[in-house]
Amino acid sequence: MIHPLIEKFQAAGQGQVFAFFGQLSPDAQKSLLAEAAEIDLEEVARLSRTLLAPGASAGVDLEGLAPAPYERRPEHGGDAAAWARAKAAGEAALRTGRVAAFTVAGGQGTRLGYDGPKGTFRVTPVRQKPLFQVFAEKILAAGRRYGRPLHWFIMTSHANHVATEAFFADNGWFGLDRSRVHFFRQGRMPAVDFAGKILLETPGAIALSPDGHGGSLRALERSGALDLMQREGVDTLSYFQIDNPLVRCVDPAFIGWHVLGRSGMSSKMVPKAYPEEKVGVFCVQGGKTVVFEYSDLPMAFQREVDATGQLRFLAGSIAIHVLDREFVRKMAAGGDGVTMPFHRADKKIPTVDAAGAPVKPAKPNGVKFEMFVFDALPFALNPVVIETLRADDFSPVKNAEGLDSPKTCRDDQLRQFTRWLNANGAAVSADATGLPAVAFEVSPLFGYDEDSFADAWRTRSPAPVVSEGLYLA
Ligand code: UD2
Repeated sequence: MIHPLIEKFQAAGQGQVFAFFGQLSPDAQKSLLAEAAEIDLEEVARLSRTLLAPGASAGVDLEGLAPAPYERRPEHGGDAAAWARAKAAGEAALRTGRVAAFTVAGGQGTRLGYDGPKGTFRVTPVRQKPLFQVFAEKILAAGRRYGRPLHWFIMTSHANHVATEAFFADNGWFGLDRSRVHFFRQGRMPAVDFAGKILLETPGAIALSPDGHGGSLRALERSGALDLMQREGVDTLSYFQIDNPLVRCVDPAFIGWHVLGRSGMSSKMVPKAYPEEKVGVFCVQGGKTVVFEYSDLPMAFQREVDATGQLRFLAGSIAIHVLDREFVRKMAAGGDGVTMPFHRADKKIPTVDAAGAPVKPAKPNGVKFEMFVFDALPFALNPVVIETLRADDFSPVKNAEGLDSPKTCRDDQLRQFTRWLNANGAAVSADATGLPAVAFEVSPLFGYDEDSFADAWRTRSPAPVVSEGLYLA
């Protein structure tokens, strides 16, 4: 008798997934069926119709596109009293345990060329702490500061889940209460050929890949994380990416803007450093806040300047958001006009030929589908975009060399430590870019942002001498 799942695939025109089924061992058959069971055939059919049809990928809708407004920092003309109110509200939210941290760590990290979960990559200047440790210590320190240990949700992928959990276990969860660190896998999507047929990677395995960081919303629901948050009285998620050790994992002012604004989803922006910078751009369209990924926004828009010579589409998205728990639930449930769109990426996808022999394509032979978390913004009530300073929040490690590399990130950490010290009366000498001559490091457990650093420094007597290799902990 033919397996009902195989019949379903055949009926959907996807019978090729089981072309070699009869030749597989019982275990391999089981594993292929389990992979097939992950696939939502209706979703694949819809994506083929909408994203693969001739002309479907031609052009994005730029109708009525305008720059999104944002809350300026006080030093850039923003309302200092409103920022102070926001900070107080965020601190209150942290003190009452309403906030959890959320890291998306399911990416494949291909550009960095590092083998292993990206969070295990070592980034700090002296102790060479891995990314996960930097975040863990910031989260631990914030929990201590506000008297409420934080929950931390970490989204992994199928490829790195086991290794990620093992890394935390091997390192004693970096001092965190392990019952507050929650790992869950993101979903996967099948790759298809240009005719919409699901591709096999081997005769016994479907070409599956992570469904994008936008998949985090439904993964939070599916994994039970939202229910857990509800039981624990957490209604606010502070979202950041695995590649950015400078990020304030929980930033009281940002949380406060979100909470006071009764927002479903809030975001941080930095003014773009140059027109071609590879970050999304906050815009408004049809009354909604939207992010246009750099690759979707024509260069003419990205280069446009206003009367003062400033970039018109200035607000760069650095992938730091705050999300309301019930908004995530609504997005995950979908329906009623609420859907996270998928983006199409044409790729070279290793597959098999009709005889089951491996094929390594030289040019793109198919399509992967991914969701982007910022596509939830147009569905959010009262979205708030606030300005942040790059130096306080953003220096990602993306490439092995050059821009956004381990070197630039290390230097930005050093600049940040130097600024904190010098703002508190130390006299660390630095070059014109703020880079000190010696490499030293401030543990997040000493100070993880301006305020926590200043408080710790005040009680430190005598003040340490900054020299090569100093580790302030
Ligand atoms: C992202 C943004 C870009 C800018 C930049 C800032 C997109 C499409 N672009 O660019 O606008 O904000 O970040 O650094 O988001 N991830 C998963 N699962 C996946 C895919 C990614 O968890 O399936 C995670 C990944 O581990 C990382 C983050 O999402 O933490 C960003 O992924 P990326 O490196 O693909 O994003 P990037 O640099 O293209």
